[in-house]
Amino acid sequence: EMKYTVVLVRHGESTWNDENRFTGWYDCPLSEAGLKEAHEGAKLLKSEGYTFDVAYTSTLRRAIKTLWIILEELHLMYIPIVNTWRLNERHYGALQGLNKQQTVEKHGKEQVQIWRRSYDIPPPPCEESSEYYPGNDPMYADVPKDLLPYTESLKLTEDRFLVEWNEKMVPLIKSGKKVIIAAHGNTLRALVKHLDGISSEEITELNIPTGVPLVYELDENMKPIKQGDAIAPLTGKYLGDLEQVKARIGAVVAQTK
Ligand code: DG2
Repeated sequence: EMKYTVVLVRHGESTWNDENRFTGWYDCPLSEAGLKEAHEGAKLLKSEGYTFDVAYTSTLRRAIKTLWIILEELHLMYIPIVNTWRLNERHYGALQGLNKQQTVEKHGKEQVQIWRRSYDIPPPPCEESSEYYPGNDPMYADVPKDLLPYTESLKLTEDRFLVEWNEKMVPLIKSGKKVIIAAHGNTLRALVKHLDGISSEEITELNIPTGVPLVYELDENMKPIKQGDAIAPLTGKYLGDLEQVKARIGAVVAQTK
């Protein structure tokens, strides 16, 4: 029976995670703590003997840098890296740049929770003239304008991520290539929702910790095989200390009190 291993990792803490600002497509670097988290995640992968043939990441430096740290630790700096906007964080629309807690104080916890975690309600869009509109960023000059978002729900994020997953990544995995994916909180929520068939209600409760490798075993139909030490509703398993994983998940939740 064929079995494929795919490793997912959310970037380490970014400077805007640290400042508690909605980030989305804003291209901030890792914080000092985030660099440390990336190195810790890399060491876990190394100590458990993981290796990869191809790496997938977004166009955003916090994910790319996390990946570079991992590939360097594993002596895999030579493998191909695919950078695609389809793995970018969910676009946070007009919320990008705002402080998450101040946004709670202004709009209420319930409204902010809807913007952060509802499945199909997008935050308010950014303006066409905004520095946060990707159409004004030369990084996305090659992307057709009608694909570039002004804001995105998790559902819209999932839809554009799954184009890359189904058309490019699945065939690669099925060809026997070992793939690592360095991405973002909401793109990874979208991917695990798809893999594990998590409902749109249940996904609202799911948070992904920074810098911790999440290992999926997939069968020949890309259906996940439940890992013994998985935390429901995920069937993949986090590497390393479970208490630390839970603490990092708690820190994501606590960004809006
Ligand atoms: C965070 C996720 O994205 O924020 O855009 O602010 O994973 O790139 O740090 P990431 C952002 P929440 O949806 O958890 O508020």
